[in-house]
Amino acid sequence: DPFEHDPERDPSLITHTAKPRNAEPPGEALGARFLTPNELFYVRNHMWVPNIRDHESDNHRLTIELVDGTVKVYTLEELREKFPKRKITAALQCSGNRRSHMSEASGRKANGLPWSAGAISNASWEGVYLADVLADAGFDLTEARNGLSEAQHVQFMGLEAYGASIPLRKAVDPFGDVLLAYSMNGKPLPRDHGFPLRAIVPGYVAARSVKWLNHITLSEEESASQWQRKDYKCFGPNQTRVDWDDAPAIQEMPVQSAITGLRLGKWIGSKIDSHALGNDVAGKQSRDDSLGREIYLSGYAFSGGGRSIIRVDVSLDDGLSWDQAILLPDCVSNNGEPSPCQGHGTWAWKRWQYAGLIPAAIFKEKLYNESALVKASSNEHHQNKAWTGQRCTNVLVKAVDDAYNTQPESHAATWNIRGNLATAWHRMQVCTAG
Ligand code: MTE
Ligand code: MO
Repeated sequence: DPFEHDPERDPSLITHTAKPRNAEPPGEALGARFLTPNELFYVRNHMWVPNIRDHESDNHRLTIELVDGTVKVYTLEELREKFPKRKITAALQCSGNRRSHMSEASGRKANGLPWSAGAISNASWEGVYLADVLADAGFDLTEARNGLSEAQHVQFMGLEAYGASIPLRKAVDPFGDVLLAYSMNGKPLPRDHGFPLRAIVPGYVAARSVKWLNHITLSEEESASQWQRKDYKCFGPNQTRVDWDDAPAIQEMPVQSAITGLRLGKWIGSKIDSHALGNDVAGKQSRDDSLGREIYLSGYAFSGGGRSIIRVDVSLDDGLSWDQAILLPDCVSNNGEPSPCQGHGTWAWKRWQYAGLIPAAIFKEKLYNESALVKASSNEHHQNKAWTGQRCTNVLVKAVDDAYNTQPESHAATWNIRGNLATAWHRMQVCTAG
């Protein structure tokens, strides 16, 4: 059993497969903190966890191979001592995040692990710059930054033979912050997350942040691995038999957002104090002067390529009207404390909150038999179920990044056979009795 030495895992993670381990934190825990605790960080392993323990990390070697075949080998101690220590705050997101929403909402099952909204987590990473190490290994950074290198890709290989590559442009970008990381949230990398060394390619699909990193090759070609060539790509909704060579590998991530917390509050009258709610929804959205129901939403938003989130829009009536969520100031220093977000791009996620009122008239008379007051669902199509006196509405979230990219309205429009990049508006059904 190659998995017999896999580490112990936190029981609160939702496990999709045990061998190899694939697990995500539950929504509330995911959104609760800006930096995801190491033991709750989602885990995506294609194979077993290489069996390297603390005392054995002295034996770990990182080999760097240039296009002309020149090889240089580093111990972890050499990496730590020879190069400046760098720290960045970055989210990792699997390209399969929210795949289950895509399958459910479109009514077409996409292939792959049925991740909910938790195949994303955020941490601070410490290590050394890949570019610093490449330069030391004899690679000409100036030439590369002028676009004159023979090499076009940086290929990473992990100890269990997982491999992937990134374009050279990202690796040598002085603002690109690609790390060879040995620490996560101030602690040594946990075994599940790549101990003793992993690549962190911020703003890129997490599949490129190779764990248990032991080999880097500069090449004119992309990595030949199946994960580079035959996996993390997207095709049209109609394309069910695909030619993998037809589409580029996913690298920078598109804009994404999700609801991780949803709570209903009291029923209240129309003459509520909107300031007490923190939003002007009562005035803006009330179509019915009787009663409304308080709702509290929270979640994350994230975009790739270092693009920041500039706005998060929320709708309580299935997209008829919208309002803006509050973006939490996790990265802004207060009281003169240094900012907890480090790096040249916006690599971290943005958490958001919203407090509003769902006017009674907005709950539509729909036929549901769910007994739960709140049904956490991403369904775009109401299923016909028996009437039990409940009324339902859909609440929605979508985000906008600093290039004014936003998310597609429906999963059906971006459905793809592999279920990658499921970024449609996150829609949750809320039902209330009476
Ligand atoms: N690196 C190795 N060596 N083996 C793997 O299976 N999985 C990749 C990437 N790096 C993987 C890997 C994928 S698809 C993702 S989403 C991230 O690691 C997950 O990182 P995490 O488990 O630390 O969250
Ligand atoms: Mo992934």
